[in-house]
Amino acid sequence: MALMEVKVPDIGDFDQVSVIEVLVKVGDTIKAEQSLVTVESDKASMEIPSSHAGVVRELRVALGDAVKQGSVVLVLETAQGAAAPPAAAVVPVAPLTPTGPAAPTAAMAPNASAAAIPAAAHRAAMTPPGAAPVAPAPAAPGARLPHASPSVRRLARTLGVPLNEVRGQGPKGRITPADLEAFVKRVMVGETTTAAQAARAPAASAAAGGAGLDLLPWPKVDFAKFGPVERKDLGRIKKISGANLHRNWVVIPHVTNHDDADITELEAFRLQLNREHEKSGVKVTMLAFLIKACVAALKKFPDFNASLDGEQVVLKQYFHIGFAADTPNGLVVPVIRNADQKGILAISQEMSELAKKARDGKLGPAEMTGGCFSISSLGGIGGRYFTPIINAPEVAILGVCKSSLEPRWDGTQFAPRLILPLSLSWDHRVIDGASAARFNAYLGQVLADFRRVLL
Ligand code: CAO
Repeated sequence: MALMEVKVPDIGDFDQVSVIEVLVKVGDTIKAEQSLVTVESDKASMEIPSSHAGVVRELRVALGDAVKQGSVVLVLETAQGAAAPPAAAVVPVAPLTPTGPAAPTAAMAPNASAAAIPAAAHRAAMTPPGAAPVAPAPAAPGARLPHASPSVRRLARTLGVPLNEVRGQGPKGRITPADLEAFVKRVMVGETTTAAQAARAPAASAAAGGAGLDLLPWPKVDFAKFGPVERKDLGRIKKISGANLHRNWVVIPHVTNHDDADITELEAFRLQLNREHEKSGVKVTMLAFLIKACVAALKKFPDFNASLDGEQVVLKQYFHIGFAADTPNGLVVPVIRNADQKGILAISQEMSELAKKARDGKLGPAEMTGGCFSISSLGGIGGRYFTPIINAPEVAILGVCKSSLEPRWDGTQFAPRLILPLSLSWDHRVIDGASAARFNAYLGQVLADFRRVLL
């Protein structure tokens, strides 16, 4: 254990800057590169990260203090010996477009003049060592640039709040976390004040992550002018699931990987099981095997058994699998809890009970919540591939279509094999394409040889 001072690193052209946010407190365990304080000059705000990991033992700065390069921010107890700390780099900050948060792009090399960034009055502009400078996103002429610290900008991005619509109540009109909270509350109760806000219906979901999209209004057409029509109200389930699907489609960057699984042997086994259990009344379905196979894949690829919570990924250590059920009133997703602890027969039985309850409109909310991953099977109906919409806050969903006999080359000849089409949609904020391809490939291996679920 050793005590060390963490100091303000080279902050470029600024002689002195004010501390506008203290992001840690005495006793906090922090990681290297974690932001400690936000400082602001009359041109930019930026975060000062820690050069080391450790426990905060003493804070040497307070809100409003003026600091400069070399000022001690805090005293840290580190596990390592207190060798002279390398200067921590000031963290880069994402700019905002005039209409809302944008991807983090603007950054300039250390010591670059803040004035060199067009209209960057309130943006920090520095990269950590080694990061490539990227051109800043241009601001629209005359656009009001929101004045907010990097952590507030991050929070705004997480909440989907368009910063340029928030009135800052902090010093010099700076937007504070309390201003964001007040904005979200106003949107939640529908207290929109401007015509732009009123027109932006998706902003009603701003608190849940849906930012205003500035889309054209929905086309208003008098259909009866073109021929006879009948109008009917959307059902309750359609209204609820429609709003959820819309949010998920708009907010989550979806990608879908399509693949095939050879289920020839698995289907033969399923038919055999059904013959053996004919009298029990339990029908083993392909979906039950898929649930079990997905549990095996989720265990191997834990990023798929996760949810995004702000800037953290929550990895679940339980395996609750939802399955989409088509009912006369619309789509519902009952959940099989702890599918890892249940056998194929138990899952089949539970699925048939839940599907019946769904069709009868008797599913309780507890039977539709807590899912980790969902499966949407159109196998009983048909089709080849489709793009299932992720059931937020899950990060992936598997779609399956109807299996069919296809000729497959076995090394010496083409042989008829039963092929199941798979479509895996995944959230690109959490998962990348290589993992998705591996997930599908592994799922295919498990379905081709079900003994692999035991591994
Ligand atoms: N390939 C070929 N046949 C399949 C199959 C597949 N992938 N999956 C099921 N089948 C067969 C079954 O074996 C069964 O045949 P038999 O009656 O001859 O035994 C038949 O199709 C009907 O199966 P099922 O649909 O009743 O059973 P299931 O376990 O596959 O599905 C349930 C249950 C509740 C998921 C299903 O009834 C359902 O609602 N599916 C629709 C889901 C949906 O709408 N998804 C889209 C969401 S996006 O809008």
